[in-house]
Amino acid sequence: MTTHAKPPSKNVHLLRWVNKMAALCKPEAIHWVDGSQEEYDALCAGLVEAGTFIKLDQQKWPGCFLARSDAGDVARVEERTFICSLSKEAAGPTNNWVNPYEMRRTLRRLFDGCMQGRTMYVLAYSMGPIGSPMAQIGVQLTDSPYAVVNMRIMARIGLPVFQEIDRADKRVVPCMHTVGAPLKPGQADVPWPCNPEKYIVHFPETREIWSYGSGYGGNALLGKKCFALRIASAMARDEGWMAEHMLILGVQNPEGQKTYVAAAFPSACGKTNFAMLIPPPAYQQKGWKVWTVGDDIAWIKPDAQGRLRAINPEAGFFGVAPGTGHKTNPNAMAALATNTIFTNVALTDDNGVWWEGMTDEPPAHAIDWQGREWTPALAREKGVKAAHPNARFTTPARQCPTMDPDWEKPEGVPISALIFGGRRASVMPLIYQAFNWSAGVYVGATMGSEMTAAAAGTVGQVRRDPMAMRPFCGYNMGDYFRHWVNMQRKLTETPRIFHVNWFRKDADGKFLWPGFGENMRILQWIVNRACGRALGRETPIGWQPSYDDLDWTGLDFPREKFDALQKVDRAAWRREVLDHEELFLDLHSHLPKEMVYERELLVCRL
Ligand code: TSX
Ligand code: MN
Repeated sequence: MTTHAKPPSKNVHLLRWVNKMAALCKPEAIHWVDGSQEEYDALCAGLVEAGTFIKLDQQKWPGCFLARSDAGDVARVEERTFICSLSKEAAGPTNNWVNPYEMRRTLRRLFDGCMQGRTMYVLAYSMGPIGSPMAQIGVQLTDSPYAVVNMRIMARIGLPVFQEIDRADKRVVPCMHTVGAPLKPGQADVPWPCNPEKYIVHFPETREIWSYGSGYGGNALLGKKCFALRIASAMARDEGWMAEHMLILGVQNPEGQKTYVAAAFPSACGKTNFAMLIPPPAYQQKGWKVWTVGDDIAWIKPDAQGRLRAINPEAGFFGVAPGTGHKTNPNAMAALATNTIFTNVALTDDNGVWWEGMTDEPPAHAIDWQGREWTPALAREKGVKAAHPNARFTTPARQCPTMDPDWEKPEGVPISALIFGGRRASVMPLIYQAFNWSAGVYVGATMGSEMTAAAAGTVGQVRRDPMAMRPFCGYNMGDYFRHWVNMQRKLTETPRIFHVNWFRKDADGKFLWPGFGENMRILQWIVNRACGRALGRETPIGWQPSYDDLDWTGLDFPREKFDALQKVDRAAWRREVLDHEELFLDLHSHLPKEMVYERELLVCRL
């Protein structure tokens, strides 16, 4: 690794910072990450050697590895995530806040000697295509080779990014990361080093990230949630753009015209499935196509013409494996067939991987995510899961068959519609369109989802998750709503705003809507509405398509069922609005008046 000892950058600020941080963390060696395939292969080989990775059968799973994490390091840690703005007000009631001076003292203590016996990797990365006017650069110092190889899939990294730092003299976001498990001389390492004490810390004013104690996903791949959402949301507010927890897709109609939409969903709503939607056969025959631009994060900015353009700042998918299968998402399955890092899925007897929902038939035997024997009988009798419910695949976006040819365009794609969604068994109709921008911001601000068994909390209870940004907004949620309201003034043409709910149930608790590919029928109405080419009926909550406004070819779906799906129950909606009020109460001191007006208007219409 001596070839990686020399800095590939001449930027004095960067060199000085790396030296200072090395003096603090006291690593055994420094490795400047060049991002090459050879380096990646060597790091993966090292991870196999250390027992972190298991190399899968290379015939069946070319370039794929399995990692099993520590059982206490399997997900983001919201209670340990901090927004350390100068004032508590600036972080707002939805974030944990600690005085930044106090937090810096804590971090200095925690990071002192934290990398002893380990290598410190200097990982330069670009969120967004390198050189794109919308891209941003970060440098992550980490003692986790697992983080490095995952980041190589999720972002653009290495030499070209160091060159961009030197060329553009751009401000970079410094990101400190340690698993918090220094190695004493002669001490044996463990496959997944981490620390029971965890800190995921953001300093929004100085644009810094400090992550301590975890090697997992959102806690360790700092370009993703920490930078591309929490820090970027604060940058976006200051600079007049938007960093959103949204997928981006393009809908191509039979005339060849492509319309792009961005959509925000809380967890467990099938966001990645929607981003990779396959239209029903009747639509494919007519020439409809759905193109994927991104599945998780959108950076959206007004262009010189006053239209919103969006880029996907990521280069890969860090998707939830359970529930991803050949039936629910063949595109994801094609993407993850090669060059993929699996984390916390089950290992099959033929050195492959399996997880709940991948196939209808489970394997007769497997090793579960904790390395224990697993059989379908254990699952039936004791409810033991083969894969952890938050098990992941890290896979290059370019391997997805539906990737849009323009997905890496430096200027982004034009956005014509924004979609908010949630998992709601009642009240919320399948689809409606907000009357205007400000009403649409209200729809996003009040969106919620019923909790599933996968998330903490009472199953079935509605959790409000504004714009799906509750865990990811790097500042006061009320100020964030105001920023949304204000964005309209920068635009000549505002995108139309919609709300969808694929999860409404009938009186027997059965899903009313078949979902998945059939959602194309709703997407068609959305893009036609956005282009002024579809009819809608006015209701108290917005415009809704009637049965005859949708194309039903190839689906036998009764009119009565659709009417049940679309029903706006005024009494239920009045109760819903009371719940909105409760959310707003927490934010009242920073809530823009437009949100209060919109609620009043809604109450009057109801
Ligand atoms: O991802 C989903 N989508 C979006 C797809 C583009 N899921 C899976 C969510 C779990 C993360 C869905 N589940 C969707 C959906 O539209 N809808 C449902 C609910 C549902 C589940 C099973 C059926 C129907 C609806 N089965 C049958 O109708 C046979
Ligand atoms: Mn997400």
